[in-house]
Amino acid sequence: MAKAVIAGNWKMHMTCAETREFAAAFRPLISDLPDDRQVLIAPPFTAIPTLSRHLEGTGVAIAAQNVHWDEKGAYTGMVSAAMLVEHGVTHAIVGHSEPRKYFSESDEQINLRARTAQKHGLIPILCVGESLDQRETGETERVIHRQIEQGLEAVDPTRLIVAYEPIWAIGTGKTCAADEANRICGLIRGWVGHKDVTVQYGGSVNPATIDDLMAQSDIDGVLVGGASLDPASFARIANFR
Ligand code: G2H
Repeated sequence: MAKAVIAGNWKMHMTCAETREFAAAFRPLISDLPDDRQVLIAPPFTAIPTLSRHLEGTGVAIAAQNVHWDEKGAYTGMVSAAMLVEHGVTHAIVGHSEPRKYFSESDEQINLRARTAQKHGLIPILCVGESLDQRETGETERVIHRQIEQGLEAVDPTRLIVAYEPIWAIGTGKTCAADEANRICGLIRGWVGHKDVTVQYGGSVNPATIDDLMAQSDIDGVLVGGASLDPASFARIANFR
């Protein structure tokens, strides 16, 4: 059976000094993790070398929060897949709702990012999810189906993670009810068309909600924002029952 994937997304938090402090506190709390799970952390680009050095030997993998679709070129402020691989990064988040919203990322660009990531051996973590408006007007399934179809064109589903992140649950403290998150994750699995694809839930996951989420049949892991910044909270999530 595939391992559960517990991923932290630090967003624009954590200097290198804060990263060192986090790692020192986090290490002993995950020393007895069962074998059935993989922990990932996606720090800001600047903290990648510090985090990988200070978590060396723990089995925690390093993810990037985004990756550019081109190999190299005049793209001020961007980072390529080869640059990430050089630092030992193994996964890359693509299509998170924040760059979709703040940088107007399209499904087409997100698809190119996922393809380039795979070309370089990175596992893309494709984020999909509906807004509150879309949920209230009954568009949830249509929106997510489109994001999956367009985002995964020519992407190998055997080297992929999909994260269901309802936008209304992100950073709001409102975790989606576990049975509803499970229902959508099941639909996503069907739309991807590969039954062994890892499907995560993300959106205000915390130590109080993790066990219920991980007990669901179609939830194979979580993508954690705010609660991954605190070593004790993230360790409790990684040690889900
Ligand atoms: C959703 C999630 C992490 P949070 O963005 O990807 O953040 O757990 O803070 O809602």
